[in-house]
Amino acid sequence: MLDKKTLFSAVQPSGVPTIGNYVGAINNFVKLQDDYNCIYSIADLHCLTVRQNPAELRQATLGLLALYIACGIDPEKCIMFVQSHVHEHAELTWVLNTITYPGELNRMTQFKDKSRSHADNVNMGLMDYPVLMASDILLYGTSVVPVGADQKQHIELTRDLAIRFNSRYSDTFIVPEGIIPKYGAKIMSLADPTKKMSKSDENLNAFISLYDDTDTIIRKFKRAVTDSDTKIYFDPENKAGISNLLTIYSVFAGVSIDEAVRQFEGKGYGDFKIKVGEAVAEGLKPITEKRLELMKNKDYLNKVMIDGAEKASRIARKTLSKVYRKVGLYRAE
Ligand code: ATP
Ligand code: LTN
Repeated sequence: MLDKKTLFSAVQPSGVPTIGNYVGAINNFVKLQDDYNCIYSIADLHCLTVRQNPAELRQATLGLLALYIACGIDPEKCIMFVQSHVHEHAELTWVLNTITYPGELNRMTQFKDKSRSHADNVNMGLMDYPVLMASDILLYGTSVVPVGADQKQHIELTRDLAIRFNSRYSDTFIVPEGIIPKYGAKIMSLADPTKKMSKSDENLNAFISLYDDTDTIIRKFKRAVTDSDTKIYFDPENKAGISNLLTIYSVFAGVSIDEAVRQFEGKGYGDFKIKVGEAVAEGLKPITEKRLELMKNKDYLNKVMIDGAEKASRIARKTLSKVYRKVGLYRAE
């Protein structure tokens, strides 16, 4: 336990997670849990940066914990907790804000995209989002952070802030590395394969939610936008739609991309899309069953999140008090 490095990651409980979140993040959380001391958070404070329905946010928070466990994250091996249950995240954010420049935040791609898609609510939290994320990571002495490709810039900022703090106040933070999967780091929209699949897409056919039923999944894959060629091969640049489907298939069928290409050699797009849909539906079935069962046991889920918050707090408290001491905040002892 002690000699393992620490891994931290999180997902926001904003809406229903998609197969993009699963392939780019949650599936890797499961795979990595034996190799690291893993800490998986439910980033509810991050969600507040865009307008939320409070009742839905509360429900989605519990739902995401159930999903983590249903996907195979083991509460005996990993710490799972809700971000707002550990107040040190907000506190470290304040300190890190004092070493972050506005120019570093307003050039972030995600900030620019979300400012466009939420033009009526461009708030300070939205701009500060990456600093809260850096705090999440740095509080735990994290060495590695598994994320999808869209979070690469935020990991870079986290590294910059860790290095900056260390050089200004002496060595305090471990400088973390991102782990971005070779395939599946950016699952694309089924409606427009040049765009990232996003759970907040207005077009419901653009994404497969992890709560979709079999018929919906197959219907959405049948409609997936591809090219007008007939050959099935992997070439994300020129055949974005088909390559996206091959990536999704390879994860859910548990085969390599090469093997997936081999299986569909000479087959038509129509057949291929149905097979991808079936593989996804098949893969999600046990997860859905387990998740629905867990959702009936709220006491258990509450216990897991309370235990997780206690364990996380113990680590976070130590880091924050070190930070407060280093920056010169007086402690009466
Ligand atoms: P939204 O799309 O609503 O902005 P999001 O799904 O990008 O939200 P999170 O729920 O916080 O935001 O994402 C959790 C994890 O899932 C992150 O590691 C992110 O990189 C990954 N992820 C999100 N979308 C995709 C995708 N389309 N392909 C691969 N990974 C993804
Ligand atoms: N911003 C991330 C979610 C997130 C996260 C983190 C990921 C919040 N805190 C810390 C890794 C480490 C996103 O994927 N949208």
